[in-house]
Amino acid sequence: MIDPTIVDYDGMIPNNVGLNADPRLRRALERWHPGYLDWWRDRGPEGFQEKLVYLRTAISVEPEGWAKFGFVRMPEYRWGILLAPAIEDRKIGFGAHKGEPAWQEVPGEYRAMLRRLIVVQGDTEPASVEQQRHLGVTAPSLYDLRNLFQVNVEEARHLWAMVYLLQKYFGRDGREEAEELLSRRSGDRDSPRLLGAFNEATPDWLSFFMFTFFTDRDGKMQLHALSQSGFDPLSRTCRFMLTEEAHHMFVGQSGVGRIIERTCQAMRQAGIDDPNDIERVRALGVVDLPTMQKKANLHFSLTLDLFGSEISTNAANAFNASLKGRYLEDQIDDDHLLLGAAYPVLRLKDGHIVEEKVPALSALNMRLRDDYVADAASAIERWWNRIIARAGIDYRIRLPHVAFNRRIGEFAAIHADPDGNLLSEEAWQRRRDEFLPTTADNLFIESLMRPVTEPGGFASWIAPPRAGIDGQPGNFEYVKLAG
Ligand code: BYC
Ligand code: FE
Ligand code: FE
Repeated sequence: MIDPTIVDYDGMIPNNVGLNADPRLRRALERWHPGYLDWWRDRGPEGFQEKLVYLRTAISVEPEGWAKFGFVRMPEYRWGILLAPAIEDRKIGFGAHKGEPAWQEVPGEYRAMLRRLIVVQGDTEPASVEQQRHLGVTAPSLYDLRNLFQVNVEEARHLWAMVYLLQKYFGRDGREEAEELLSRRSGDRDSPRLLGAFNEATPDWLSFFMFTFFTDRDGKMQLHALSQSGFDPLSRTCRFMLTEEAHHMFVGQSGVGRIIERTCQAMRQAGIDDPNDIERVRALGVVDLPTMQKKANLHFSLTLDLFGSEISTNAANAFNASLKGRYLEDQIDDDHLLLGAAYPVLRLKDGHIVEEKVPALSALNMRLRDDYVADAASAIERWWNRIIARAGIDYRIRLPHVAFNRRIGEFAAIHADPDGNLLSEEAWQRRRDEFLPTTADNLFIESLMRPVTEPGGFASWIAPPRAGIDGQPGNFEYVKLAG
């Protein structure tokens, strides 16, 4: 019996899955490892590979003390395979297999569906590292530089988590999928990453923080849904990944929050009351609030596409098969089968957006998306709008309508403004620049992206954090750039 509370930290691959007792799996992972390191050096963070970075490494799966902090060179980071402790006698909580013991092996009839879910999840992890590859050279502080790298190494560990499942449970085709996870490239014409948003650029730090706020939050929701899975190894993997995900949420919400804080402060000092007085605000060397709204519009709408279509047989099948549940499935009070249930979904009917009740099983993507929107909206109020309100500035960041700027699902066919009013093609072309970042907006943001590398220093456009990482003081040297 493998004791999951004991992490084997001596071998090449730290793990609590008994790798030493499974030579076939260990060899498979060790064969995959060099290609992984090549990928990391080639497509991971540009520069800084030989620098010492103050990173946390997962060393336990206990809620307390699961991570240790220390200086490491990123290629030497200990990417481990860590599963949350098994729940004794865990039963499947939803779908056709509700009430049966959770599966410890792949259920043969669902093999292809399960592999697909794991591959899609796995593909997003290295994709985000690739997207963030160029950000290090323009970091606004050593604190932020370190947070970027922390997110990068943890997303790479999430890749390991999915590769472990593929190699351990899917034999030869699992190994092939594991190779392909290293060969697709974000934004590549011939071999792109699987999902749309993971082929977009992350050109600047505002984009990075918006991405971690909006897109990592999709990660949180999807991991929650998969942590309900009847396939126990997937459930346990995702449960542990969620502990790391919390930090990614924090980086995004606090990062944008600090930019907002700095802008509000500069506006107050200069006596500017009107947030829409963009030129005067920009002249202060800070990002105006309307541009932040546009960036939020972009990242939110790109992320909504990641939930798939409004009506989805894939989603219904995955739920019926007890492979992918709803957000907090185990806390929902219903039959967890949804056979006769209905769910309201926004759809396009005769050129209008209308709410329609559809079979709940076919609307599971929307159920998860609605939970996502609620989660994002409340975080915006708590983290961003509170800062603006406290500064006494009359402005609110808000989420655009779900029909705005979509490429997947019902609304891909139409144009809508952020309030959800339908626009003609001509009106969209004319007004697009009011809603989404323009070339001029992006050039302005780019002009602010000058690195600040002295310990304790911060770029003009972002406020310092309230507290250091791991209780470190404000002038802590999170990344040792010299030597
Ligand atoms: N782009 O039935 P439909 C994260 C495809 S983020 C391209 O509507 P389904 C992270 C779809 O594959 C979380 N293609 O959708 C964040 C299907 O193709 P096939 C990642 C798309 O399957 C930040 C067809 O359209 N994890 O962890 O119900 C940093 C019909 O689709 C897109 C997961 O997503 C798109 N946006 O739902 C790092 C969880 N959307 O099969 C990491 C696993 C749909 O007909 N994945 N298509 O060829 C899933 O649960 C599902 O695959 C999706 C799609 C929810 C993504
Ligand atoms: Fe991840
Ligand atoms: Fe993440």
